[in-house]
Amino acid sequence: MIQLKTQVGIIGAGPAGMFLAHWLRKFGIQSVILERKSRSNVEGRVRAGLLEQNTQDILKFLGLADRMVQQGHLHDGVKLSFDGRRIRVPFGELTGGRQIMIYGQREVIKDLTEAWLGQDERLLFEAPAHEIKDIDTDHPSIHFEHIGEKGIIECDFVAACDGFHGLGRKTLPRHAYREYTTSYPFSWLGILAHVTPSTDELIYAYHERGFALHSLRSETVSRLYLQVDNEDHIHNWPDDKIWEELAVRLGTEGWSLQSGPIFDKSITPMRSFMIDNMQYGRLFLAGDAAHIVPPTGGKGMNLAIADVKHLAEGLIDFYEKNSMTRLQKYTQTALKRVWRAQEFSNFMTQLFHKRDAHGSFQYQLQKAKFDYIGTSKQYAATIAENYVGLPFETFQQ
Ligand code: RFL
Ligand code: PHB
Repeated sequence: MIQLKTQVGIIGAGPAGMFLAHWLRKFGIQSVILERKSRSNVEGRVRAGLLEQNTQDILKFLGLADRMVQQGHLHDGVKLSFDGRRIRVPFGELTGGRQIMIYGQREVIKDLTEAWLGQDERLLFEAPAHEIKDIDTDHPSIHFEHIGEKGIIECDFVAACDGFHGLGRKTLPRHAYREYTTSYPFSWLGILAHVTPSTDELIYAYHERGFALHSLRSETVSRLYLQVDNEDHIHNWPDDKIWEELAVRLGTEGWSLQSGPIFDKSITPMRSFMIDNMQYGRLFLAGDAAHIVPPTGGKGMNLAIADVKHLAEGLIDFYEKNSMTRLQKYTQTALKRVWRAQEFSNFMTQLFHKRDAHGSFQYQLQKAKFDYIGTSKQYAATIAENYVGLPFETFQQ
């Protein structure tokens, strides 16, 4: 039997769990992290790539931004395309200098894991949590298994940073929250390819054959996505067909898409999901454990890290001032940003995906929105400020 004692027991070594652990450590608060998967699995997952201004600032505040600063790519704008017409939304001039950084989630995770283990802190891989007990007392515990051995973490608080399929949400009493969910009639086929990106900024495109996105990872690696049907299968998409379809959907006059060897491809369904209570007693949820947004706004990981800021500040107040006030307001504070991000992600999804017939009433509304972005600085500024991420002060009142 493994017996551990700590102040905050954290379930999950994704962005939410790793950021929380580092933030608490900076303020002298101990934690132990349990992660169900192996280190190579967690570090190998292909996911997000877009870091909002707030996320970059937090990485710097935690002293973990060296590699991001060296290897990430700052972007001062985004390109939007509709029926082959491309416009640019500049961030800096519309948001007072805020920008996004392109730096892969797996690089962020590698940096945080390396720094945590390098400081001899405790993180158990291949250690699934099975049960969270006594959350309505001041001595909750997490029961887990690690390579065939049973274990227990006794702690003051449990942070469930365990993603959409995690244990945290299942442990909240069912009467304690309401659930909201929307599914979409399409999925994203995502690829990673060894090819120099054909663009210096992301391109989001509506086309009569569906949505496409050109993102990037480095000078030599491109990340691209295509809207496909939910019933579609990766076997229906040989590499040549993917490149042809991307070239058509992203195409505009005088521009061509470079193709190259694809080394990763997968299909991900899209959904919006959330619950309206992220805490109960001594149990707190952060990140995908409490909410999922469709990836069109690039918000998922950034939201997880914003939750962590509020949770960390609440826990710091508890240990430094013996005050539960901020912790009690955790859900209320976090949900303001989550709902804003839900709306923006839904907006971007509806604007660029093909849902109704090309030329239909819905299509005309999409087109009218797109045209308005091109003509109204105020409308473009609304998109820019949401895309780069609203400052924390926006949600303070
Ligand atoms: P994670 O990353 O899912 O981590 C949860 C961790 O908890 C572990 N776990 C357990 N461990 C122990 N015991 C248990 N019982 C456990 N149950 C679960 C899991 O193994 C896992 O390691 O959640 P977290 O930390 O909340 O982070 C959320 C982000 O990963 C997610 O929101 C983003 O990847 C979403 N996302 C994007 N976010 C952005 O901010 N910008 C983007 O550009 C962006 N693009 C994307 C995305 C997600 C995508 N997919 C694949 C869904 C693009 C795509 C295609
Ligand atoms: C990515 O680079 O993977 C990415 C970027 C922007 C999005 C979604 C995904 O909106």
